[in-house]
Amino acid sequence: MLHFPEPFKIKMVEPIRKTSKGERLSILKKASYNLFLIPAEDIFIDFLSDSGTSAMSDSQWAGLMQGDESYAGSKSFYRLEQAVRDIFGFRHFIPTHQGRAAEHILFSTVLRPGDIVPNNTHFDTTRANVELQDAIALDLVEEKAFKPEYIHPFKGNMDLEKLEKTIQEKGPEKIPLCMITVTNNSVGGQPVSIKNIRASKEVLSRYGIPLFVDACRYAENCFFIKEREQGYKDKSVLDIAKELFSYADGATMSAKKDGLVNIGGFLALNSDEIFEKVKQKLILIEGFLTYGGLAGRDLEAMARGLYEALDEDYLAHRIGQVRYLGERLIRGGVTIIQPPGGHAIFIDAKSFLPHIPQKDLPAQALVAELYLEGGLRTSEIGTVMFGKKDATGAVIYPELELVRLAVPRRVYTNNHLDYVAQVIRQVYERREEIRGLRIISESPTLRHFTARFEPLEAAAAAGNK
Ligand code: P71
Repeated sequence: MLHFPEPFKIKMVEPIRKTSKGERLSILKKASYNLFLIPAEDIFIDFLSDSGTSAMSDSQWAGLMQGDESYAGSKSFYRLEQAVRDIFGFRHFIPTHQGRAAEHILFSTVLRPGDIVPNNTHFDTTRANVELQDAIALDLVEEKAFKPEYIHPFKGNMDLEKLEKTIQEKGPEKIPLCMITVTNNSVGGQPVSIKNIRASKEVLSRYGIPLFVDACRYAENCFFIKEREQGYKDKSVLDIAKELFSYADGATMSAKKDGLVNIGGFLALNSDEIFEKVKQKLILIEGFLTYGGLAGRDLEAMARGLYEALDEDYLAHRIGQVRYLGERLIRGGVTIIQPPGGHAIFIDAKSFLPHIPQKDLPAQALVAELYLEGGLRTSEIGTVMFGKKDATGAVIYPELELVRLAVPRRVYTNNHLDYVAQVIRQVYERREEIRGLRIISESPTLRHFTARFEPLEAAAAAGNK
């Protein structure tokens, strides 16, 4: 099927070092089985995140040298403004240092305690920023997203019935905005169709509720639309993106994904009234209007990266590479979320480790085991990230227990991916030996970054042999 070689040559290399299994076991213990706490130089292949981990192009590196560091009115700001206007089309925009700053500025401006924000699925920082305002983050993705092996071209879609029902039950006055996340990261990097976005907008318009797009992987989403949605195969990804954003009133963007930069983001919107307020907040929190939380050179790299991420040869390679990894895992008998997403492969840890109950954190146990086996760094998207406690202290478990292999853009070759698939298949062969973990310390919010774990049965614990 679609297999596209790297449409670039490698001009600079960064050595990576493979540790021994013995070294990895002591590193893992020292990090209390939380891979966020492992120094990057002790990682062989880093699939922790596709965010801010891309390789920049020669043009972007040249742009760093040309970045205008003027405090106000930097040339680089105007170039970025031009790119944002061209692609996204919104009337106003403010640069921020990354996506969550845009979220925070937006939500702290428009949300009041008790308000509700529907989304197909909130990502963790988005949810946390809604909840910081004492508002309620509701996930209304279509049910099929929860069946890992069910194949559907647009498994990230918003459930339109649930959306309308929520508005009618809670009242539109309680919903200052609705969000749609493209691609839908938390359910497997699955795309949302243009039809679904248009239909969501129609529902919301009837009740006067604005639609914001959480746009960080919009180029990958638009490539899937071109591949899969009827009527789009002859349109350019840029034109598809323009249509997609034409249905929205604004967007939050982490350019660390489809902006192909290591840092950067923005908030773009049409409302003059909200813009006046967010401008004041930007100056207070991030910096002046023409740099946000960034250096001029970062603005320049972002302006160039936004266009590079829309290059269709690049996107065919990018989406093809993630698919390549997925196919190798499926061939090895591993259950992954199907079809493969845009930025990552998600292993279904419940079916990989059926003998570990959800309370014993199967996805986190698998994350630890993959590090031990081959120096891979992956992330847990399951109970550690999304588990909640009810009023009585009982844990509410998320539907899915996943291990995410997020593939950085333009960083690894397919040889690296072959190695990764081999490591995972080896662990799969001896999966019965793997034991669960238990949390020994955690923070009240976003606990996955800092929680500490220990193996349930120390003697039989992973890697002790
Ligand atoms: C990802 C990240 C970055 C991350 C976050 C938490 C733990 C580890 C890594 C960030 C997103 C995202 C979506 C859909 C907003 C943000 C925030 N994702 N929306 O997937 O996926 O952007 O990081 O620039 O603040 O690894 P930000």
